[in-house]
Amino acid sequence: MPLKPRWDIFGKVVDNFGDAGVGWRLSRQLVAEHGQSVTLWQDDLATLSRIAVGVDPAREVQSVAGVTLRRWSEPFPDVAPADVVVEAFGCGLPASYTAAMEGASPAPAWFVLEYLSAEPWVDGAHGLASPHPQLSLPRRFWFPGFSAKTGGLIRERSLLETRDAFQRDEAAQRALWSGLGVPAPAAEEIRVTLFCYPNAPLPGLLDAWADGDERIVALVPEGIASGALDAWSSGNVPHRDHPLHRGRLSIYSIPFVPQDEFDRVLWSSTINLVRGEDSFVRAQWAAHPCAWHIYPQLEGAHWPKLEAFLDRYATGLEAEAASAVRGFAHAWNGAAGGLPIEIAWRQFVAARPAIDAHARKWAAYLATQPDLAGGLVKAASAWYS
Ligand code: TRH
Repeated sequence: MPLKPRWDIFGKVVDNFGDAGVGWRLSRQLVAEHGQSVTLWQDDLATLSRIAVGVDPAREVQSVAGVTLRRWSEPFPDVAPADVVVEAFGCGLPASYTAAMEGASPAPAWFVLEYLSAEPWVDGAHGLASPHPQLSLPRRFWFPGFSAKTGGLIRERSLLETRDAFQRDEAAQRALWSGLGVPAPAAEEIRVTLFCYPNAPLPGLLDAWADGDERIVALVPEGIASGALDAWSSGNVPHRDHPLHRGRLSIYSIPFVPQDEFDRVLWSSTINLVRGEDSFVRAQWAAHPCAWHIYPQLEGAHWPKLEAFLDRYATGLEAEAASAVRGFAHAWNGAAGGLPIEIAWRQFVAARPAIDAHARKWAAYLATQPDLAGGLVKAASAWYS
């Protein structure tokens, strides 16, 4: 293994932002903290440019944050394979590239980075061989996860210290809000980041917020839940500098911001309603109450994933708060037989002090688990020894 190994990370955007977001976050960390030489091959630079500073969607090759970023298009250029190859989320690799891998000696360390799941079977599947159906090249699974037997979660080296410093720094938080066109939080207000899929039961939740006892400020990234907001507000959708006020609720539209700034939004909100994979993990690092709007899959494959996460998360949480967390997650995801969202919300808010304390412990627990980039670096080096 060379002193400064070369990595090729491949990613395709299936939809939304997570596919690009995870590859970008991992690439940056491998460069910044592990001194690796990383090329990220990404097919959709326009999507990436919405959450990454300095990415020009028009350029074929560029260097951003020390990462060589290349548009992945066909025909694929003739490049020598890297020492370590990461195939994110089953995106496959270009045929010419795998042919070059077959000719390389030794063959590159090849990892398939899988989707995140808290299900127990992941403990046994992480690190196993993942034989390619046609190629004889060795390949291994890398499963992100929540236990020591998995590949862990992406966690930058000083993430928790940086978070804590920011959460103590009122001036920095005021600057964050003012940059987003949102007033600084008032005393007793509940500030909610709302990043969900279009199928969320928003009308009921927005009604509950507008008619409830607490003052709620909801921050909605531009374009998110726009159909539901449009219907609920009778066409009076909030947009930049034009919040929507109804009853105890104010809704602010905020721009999409780069990943590091999005972290700061999560760190500074009271409650984070997040989705997908990466924002869900970042909300857990934020150490505030959060709820996961899970990506709905065919044949309900997402339900066991949601339950597996809730089982892990609720461990050590007192019964009433655990039931509030579970009840809100079910209602928010539209589970059959779930509580009406307004009731689930009230229970969630009532249990907030306990959930708040637990969220901090949960983040601290996760920080004792493997960090994904560091684990990959070790596994790549072991592959060659
Ligand atoms: O956008 P997502 O729903 O993405 C994914 C993909 O849809 C994927 O195909 C699917 O399988 C997966 O979900 C489950 O949610 P996610 O994963 O949270 O990705 C959002 C990314 O966008 C994440 O990296 C955080 C980032 N982001 C910002 O950096 N700034 C912002 O302002 C916002 C709103 C998000």
